[in-house]
Amino acid sequence: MPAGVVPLPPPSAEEGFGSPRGISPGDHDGDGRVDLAFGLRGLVVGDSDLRPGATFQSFQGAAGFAAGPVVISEASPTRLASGDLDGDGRTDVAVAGEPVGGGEAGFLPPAFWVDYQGPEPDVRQVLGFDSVADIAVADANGDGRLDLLATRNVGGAPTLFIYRDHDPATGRLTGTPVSVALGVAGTGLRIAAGDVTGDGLADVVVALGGAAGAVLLVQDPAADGGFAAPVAIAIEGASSVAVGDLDGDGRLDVAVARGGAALPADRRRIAILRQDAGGRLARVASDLDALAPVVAVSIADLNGDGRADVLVQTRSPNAVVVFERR
Ligand SMILES: [Ca+2]
Ligand SMILES: [Ca+2]
Ligand SMILES: [Ca+2]
Ligand SMILES: [Ca+2]
Repeated sequence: MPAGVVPLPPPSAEEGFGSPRGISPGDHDGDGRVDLAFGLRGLVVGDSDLRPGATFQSFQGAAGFAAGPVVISEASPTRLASGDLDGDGRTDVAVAGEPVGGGEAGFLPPAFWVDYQGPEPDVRQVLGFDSVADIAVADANGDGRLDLLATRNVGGAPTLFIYRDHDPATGRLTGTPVSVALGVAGTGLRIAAGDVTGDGLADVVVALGGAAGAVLLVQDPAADGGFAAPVAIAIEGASSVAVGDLDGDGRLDVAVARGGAALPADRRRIAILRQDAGGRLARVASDLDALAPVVAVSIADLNGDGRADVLVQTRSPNAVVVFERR
């Protein structure tokens, strides 16, 4: 059973907030407690009044989450990722936006960007293109600096982009990615990154969306930033993935949300795969049940007890359901 629920703002035509689109935990204000960034998509109000939705941060204090989340961007977000991308010690937020309305509506950058948090707040760097499927933060090339990963269908070919070059003066990403053709078919392309094989190099887990499963891209130490051929993870309806050490053995494990539209009866389930001592992923016997339709899954130590928790963003209700490890 879930240990707790963090409510998110409900859909509101007046505010222009629609259904939830993504969460990212991180200590965004540097007080040592994990906060949440999340997105609510836009709404069409009436015949043609487009409301863009918004990206929020909700800060956790000593008494729990503050009642009022803070809007950090009035643009319809799809996915979020957190990490100190410029190496200044402050946790930054990467946001993938989506075009809403198009044409002369014009208020939404169909791109993705990084909000660098720091002494100069809201330093925003627009990195890329539209139609980003997902983003993730990890040290992809093992140089000790966090990098930004993004997935996108390029002419129907699922492709992973890795922004791993940092400006020497500012630490910010240079905006020039390397690209990796995934060689798999998929529409969802939600990703999580981390060393799930125990060799010290970050790997990438990709949920393919629809009724398909997921694949594991194991980083090939012989290829600079390259990956071995995808390995199938047989979890039908994999719609969102997260990486974190869920059992405290120092090895990263994987959580897979089963939210595929082809699996209506399974929309609430989160499968857990533990990394064993040999660096292999093995699914645990029972899934978690989020008790509501799942939008996204994430892993973070939300309650600060030193153990990673599973966070599940749900819709109906808009909320983050928390499974604490005991
Ligand atoms: Ca905090
Ligand atoms: Ca930073
Ligand atoms: Ca790096
Ligand atoms: Ca583990």
